[in-house]
Amino acid sequence: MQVIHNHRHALHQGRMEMFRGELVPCFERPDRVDIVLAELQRRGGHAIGEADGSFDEAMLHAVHAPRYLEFLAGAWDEWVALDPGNAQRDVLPSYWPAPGMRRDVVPHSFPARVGYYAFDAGTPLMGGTWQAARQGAACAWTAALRVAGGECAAFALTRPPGHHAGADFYGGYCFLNNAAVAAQALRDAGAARVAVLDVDYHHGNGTQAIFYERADVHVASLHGDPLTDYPYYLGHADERGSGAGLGFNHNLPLARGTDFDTWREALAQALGGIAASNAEALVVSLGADTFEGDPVAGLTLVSDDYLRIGEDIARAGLPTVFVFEGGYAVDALGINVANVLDGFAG
Ligand code: SP5
Ligand code: ZN
Repeated sequence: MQVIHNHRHALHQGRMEMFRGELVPCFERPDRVDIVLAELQRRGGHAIGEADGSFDEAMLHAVHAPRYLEFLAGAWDEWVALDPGNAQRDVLPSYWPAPGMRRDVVPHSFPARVGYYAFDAGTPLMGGTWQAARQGAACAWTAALRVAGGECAAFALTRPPGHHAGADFYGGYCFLNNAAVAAQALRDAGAARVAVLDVDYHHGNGTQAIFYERADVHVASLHGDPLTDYPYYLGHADERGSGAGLGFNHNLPLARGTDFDTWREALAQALGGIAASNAEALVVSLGADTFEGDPVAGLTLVSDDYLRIGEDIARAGLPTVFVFEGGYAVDALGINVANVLDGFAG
């Protein structure tokens, strides 16, 4: 398979995230991508390259708000300008606008603006975040171009992940929505309808929000029930899209500890909805945090299950862009992700 590797991913390297009242080392680490790359190289048969240098930031503007992109691009310099000592610390929010407070006025204060755009305190931003995330979006765009150009599949191997990032917000370790960039790129290249299938353990709230009112991008997500699992405030089954997009959002929340057979039935339902949407191309938000022992999730899949996932997705018969999302049990991550791709390739 065509693999588009983000060679700048390690520029983003968070130190600590807020977790249950204390700062703990980040789960979303650079070795996540390194171990996947090493496993793909070990198995062979993949064409591994980098994003096309012709990536244009207009592609980011098709998915994200201008002032949000401006904020992300300049955030680190603003942070260090507050206090040179800040260079030793990552940016995390301390303040958020509560319901009833103003969102129509963007504060001038940098710490206030951080909480305006960030929705959790688990997503540190640092000096290399913008470059790493921008290059990741370029990888997703390049993978989509390859598929639009006739490849039957491509894989954007990148971090930070993307599916929690919306048009103007970040969180869940995500800054730019790589899957949304890929879906939009497929639309721009001529696919009348595109589907996004999100198999990460967590609900892809950012992807859902970006396409919620659109009929041309059908979004289906299998995830831990938001009643008990991050991102908590979105991802219920009754969220079906709105306006022109009504009927084009499909959430399949699952209880913690759901077994693989039941999870796989939900995958079949999601794929049934995708078939009914007449999508001409597919983007898969490929998280492997459904694995047993993942430190931030609640399922018990084993490595062989990922072969079945790849096989099931291949049966949709659609040109497919895989985009890497979560997965934090790092030792098995390379095997699990490579198994999906091998299962898909047959
Ligand atoms: C892309 C992605 O997978 N982002 C996930 C972000 C999750 N961050 C919060 C995790 C909170 C986990 N709480 C339960 C832990 C039980 N050990
Ligand atoms: Zn996840």
